[in-house]
Amino acid sequence: MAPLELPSAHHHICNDNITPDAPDVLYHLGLSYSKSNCCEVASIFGDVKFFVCGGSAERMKNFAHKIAEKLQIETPFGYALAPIGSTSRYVIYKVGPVLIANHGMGMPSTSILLHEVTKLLEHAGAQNAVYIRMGTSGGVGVAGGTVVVSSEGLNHELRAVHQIPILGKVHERVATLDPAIALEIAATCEALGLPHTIGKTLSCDDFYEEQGRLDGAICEYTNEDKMAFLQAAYDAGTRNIEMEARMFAAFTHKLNIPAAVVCVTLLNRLDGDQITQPHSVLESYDERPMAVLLEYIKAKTTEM
Ligand code: R2B
Ligand code: URA
Repeated sequence: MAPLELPSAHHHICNDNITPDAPDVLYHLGLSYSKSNCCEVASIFGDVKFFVCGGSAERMKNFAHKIAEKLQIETPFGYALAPIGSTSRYVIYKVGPVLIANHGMGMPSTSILLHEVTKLLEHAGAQNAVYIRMGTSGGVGVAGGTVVVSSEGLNHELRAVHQIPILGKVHERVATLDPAIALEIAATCEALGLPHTIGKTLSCDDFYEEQGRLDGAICEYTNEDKMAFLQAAYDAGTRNIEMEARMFAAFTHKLNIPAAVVCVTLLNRLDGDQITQPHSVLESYDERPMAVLLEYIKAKTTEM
């Protein structure tokens, strides 16, 4: 009998412990890989060309349906689009060449998803998938509804590095994103007539104090302190604030994964802190990164 054909060399992971021979439990996805299911994993995920993630499970489900419509991918008769694996932590959908998942809020949750999805794609032999995070953010000096395409993710010192404490030592990783993809996505925004900009994204581990809001349950600074920081962030090229871009950029940059972060701003933080727009307005803002990525992915998959 011919030997099993195992997936190709590891291009997008940096860990000698992960080999085609070693079983691997992707615990939070509720999926596992082993030599005995490697062909199945390859046949389900081997053709993935885009991995699109965002915070909310609801939004990502919605995006999965929209991408199926846009790429005219039909589910077999009698089947609805359904998530893969366990849904207790993340929901994952596969629609043609697009893998879609929610990452929850914040960098720890996003990091776990990226590790497990990246190993899954490696086990499947998927090559050169582009990773895109789409989400919401607070604008800095830009109006609500603006689509900000991130050039890099910044830390609290407004530096594009992501620090990770590993075994008692702090490791620093560069947190930049692919400039060519950012330009292409900005051009897609332009073609759709959506307000947009390419800019730096400040990523925080909190929505309230770390983002300098005055309306958390704790606030030990003044409005002047807040405005001075936001102005300094603006002057350094920051155009929005959210909770994942820096980690996402550092991870993908480390593994040479082409990547982009596309977030709509819900408000301009120079004008306030509370998200007070009516639901219908927020919903229309939420649709903007989706609309851009639907066009972008459609154009790219047509090119393939
Ligand atoms: C944007 O929105 C969420 C907080 O409201 C968080 O996930 C983020 O980055
Ligand atoms: N998400 C954030 O993290 N901050 C905002 O201001 C809005 C959305």
